[in-house]
Amino acid sequence: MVLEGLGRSLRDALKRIANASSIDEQLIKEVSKDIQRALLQSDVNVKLVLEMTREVERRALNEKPPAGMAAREHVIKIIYEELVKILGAQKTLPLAKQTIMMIGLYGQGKTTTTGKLARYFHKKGLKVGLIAADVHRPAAYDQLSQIGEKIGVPIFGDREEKNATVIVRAGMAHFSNMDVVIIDTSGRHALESDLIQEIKDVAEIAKPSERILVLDASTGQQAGPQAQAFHDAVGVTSVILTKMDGSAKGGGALSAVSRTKAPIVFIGVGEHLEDLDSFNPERFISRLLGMGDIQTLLEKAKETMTEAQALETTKKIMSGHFTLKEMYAQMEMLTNMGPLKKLLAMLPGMQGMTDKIDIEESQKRLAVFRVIMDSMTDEEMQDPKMIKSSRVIRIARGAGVDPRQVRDLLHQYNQSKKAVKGFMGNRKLRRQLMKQMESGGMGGGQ
Ligand SMILES: Nc1nc2c(ncn2[C@@H]2O[C@H](COP(=O)(O)OP(=O)(O)OP(=O)(O)O)[C@@H](O)[C@H]2O)c(=O)[nH]1
Ligand SMILES: [Mg+2]
Repeated sequence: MVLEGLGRSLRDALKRIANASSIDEQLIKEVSKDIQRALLQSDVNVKLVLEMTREVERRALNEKPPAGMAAREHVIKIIYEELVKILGAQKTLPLAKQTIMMIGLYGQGKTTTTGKLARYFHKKGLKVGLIAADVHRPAAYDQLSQIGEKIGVPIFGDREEKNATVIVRAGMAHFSNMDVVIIDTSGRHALESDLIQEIKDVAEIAKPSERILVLDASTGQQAGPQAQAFHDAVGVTSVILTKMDGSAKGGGALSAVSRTKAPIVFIGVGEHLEDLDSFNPERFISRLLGMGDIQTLLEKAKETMTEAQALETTKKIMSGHFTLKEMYAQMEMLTNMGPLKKLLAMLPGMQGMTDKIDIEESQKRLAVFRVIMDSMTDEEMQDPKMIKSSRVIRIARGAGVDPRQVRDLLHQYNQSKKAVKGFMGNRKLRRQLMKQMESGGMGGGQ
């Protein structure tokens, strides 16, 4: 998994806090050093690391924990927030008329990502046109044509033309009635002044509202200065990190993001055109830190469901709506809701399970499931059938678990789903459960 090493070292640092008998200045300084080491080893820019850890120390030593929050939780929260800050705010590209220019170094994934974005907008029902403005690599035009053909999106280009601005000017006119026009440009080193002039000229003509920097997650320390140079040339508005399915350190990319202040909008997670995930900084950092585990560690069930939520979930399941989300909620109820056991014992797939349940084991399992589900797309959560072996591997990597554990989750889901089906066919059982819910027989006891 990308950033796996970083995640592990950060989690170790947080565990020190969780396990400490008390939180004092010395501990905070030590943990701050641990975080520094972890970030530096992952190629995050030195200045950025020092700024971040200085801020963690300052806040941890000066801020009072809010009411009801333990000091150790507060420090963990600060570390989490400062890491999220490095990644910037959450941003999504609007589903509206716009022109997008893709820029970046050689081979980072610009052309592939152009195709992924085109597919994304096309699937959302927008009219998309692609402009092939890479005039420097001979096969560039053909590569984009093939992509356009695959997803059914028209492309504009001219294999013979050697001037990118000529193509872009004609392309913009050609696609004037399209909703989204995406311009694929050639790879360039940010220090090649003629190539930098070329993207400035292209930007001048196309006036793209989005200038997206495409950045391979494995780019190391040089990512920062490169991003800066592109930013100086055309103003980077968003970043897409590619090859997040690989085994990159990823820290260089974090530096780049911080340097341009442009948020990451998507991450590329494979070579295929559907391998594009939207990016949420908070979720990303939570996953990196294994927040699920940490919460268990702190013995704090923040997400304990209320009875109302439990009822809601139960009703949903009974109406036949059973995706991974419902299964997770169901398991969570079992783990956290003592008084509801009786009702839950009647739920499909749960018969006879409630007595045997080992809360600690189950919470551990839930934490793993949560991390795995965080690595899934919304589509996969809704329709787990689509999770075939390549997706299993991607999800396992994303979650930093063994593919076996992903299959275990899917197996559990299939079992539960089957049970739900059987249950739906059993009117007597259903009526019984309904009656119990209505009579408010949820208070436990006999
Ligand atoms: N595994 C993986 N491979 C990717 C991803 N994005 C792109 N690639 C691969 O990276 C290689 C380069 O991708 P391109 O899209 O051609 O990169 P480019 O930036 O357009 O390259 P130039 O035009 O030569 O500068 C190809 O082999 C892609 O399949 C990704 O998210 N994951
Ligand atoms: Mg290309």
